[in-house]
Amino acid sequence: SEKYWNVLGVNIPDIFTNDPALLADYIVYFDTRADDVFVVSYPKSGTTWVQEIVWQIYNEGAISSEKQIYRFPFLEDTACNMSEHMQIDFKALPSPRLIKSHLTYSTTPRSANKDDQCKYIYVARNPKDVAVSYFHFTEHWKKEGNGYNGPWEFFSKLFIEGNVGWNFWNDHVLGWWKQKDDPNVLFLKYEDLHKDLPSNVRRIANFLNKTLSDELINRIAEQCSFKGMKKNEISYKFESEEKTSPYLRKGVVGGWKSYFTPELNERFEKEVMEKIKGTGLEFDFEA
Ligand code: PPS
Repeated sequence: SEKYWNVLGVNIPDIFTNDPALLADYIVYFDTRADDVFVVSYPKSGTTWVQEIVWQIYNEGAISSEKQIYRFPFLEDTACNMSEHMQIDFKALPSPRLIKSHLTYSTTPRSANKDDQCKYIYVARNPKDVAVSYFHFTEHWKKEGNGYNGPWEFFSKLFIEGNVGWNFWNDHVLGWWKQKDDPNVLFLKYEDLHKDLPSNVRRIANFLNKTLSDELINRIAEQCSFKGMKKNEISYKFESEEKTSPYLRKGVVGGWKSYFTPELNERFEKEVMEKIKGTGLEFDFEA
């Protein structure tokens, strides 16, 4: 089964670093810059998707075959790695830095100075589809010797109990949901992007103070559709020889229905959905 470090209270897969204390320090002392843009999420919620939209907004709709992990590095995976994963020196990156993270609100780096805050785009997805997507993703970690290799029935329990990387879904999402009205936070939902991608590309561009023509908005939406991103799949693969990218699997809303038994659904409703009741946060569970 998967192995984690506890880094600032967050379960971080042990393949990301071999020095968890150093990683904790790196995160705590990370100096944000006012023009940094973080794309933050609980895993499997549409991170890669929103990252690509943000990258294209900053690059006039260009399509790059360079791996996304280099264009838009993943903080806790690449910050202090002394194992075989690559390492990125965030201090050496030119501005504006585009940074991916799955950290919780309280652990995500931010400036102590109120007038100097960078931007955070958070993306959330209905947790039933998240759980299924997460289960499939463990296949890829398995190859690195860290992956979970049991059945879905058991993985779904680990997910409900928060015994997976980045802990409980509900704590993560609610931590960020509480900050959704902060001027430097944009809270997005995967299902909304599905419903109307061009309007959401515009929303993201506005949030980033970028004025884009309608033509460019529509082109970015087209290029960042599931089909559009599949055309440039190489950019989202770990290894170029992989058949498909683990970040582009199905890309649908409602896939959970063929995985959830009535019993599992009941437990999920009681233990996961119950905790977001009354918070105003709601999700679509079908397209
Ligand atoms: S990760 O590992 O946490 O960064 O993964 P993340 O990118 O957050 O989530 C991967 C899921 O997002 C789907 N995806 C998309 N859906 C629709 N449109 C586009 N363009 C798109 N790009 C990625 C991807 O297929 C994963 O979901 P599942 O349900 O597994 O297909």
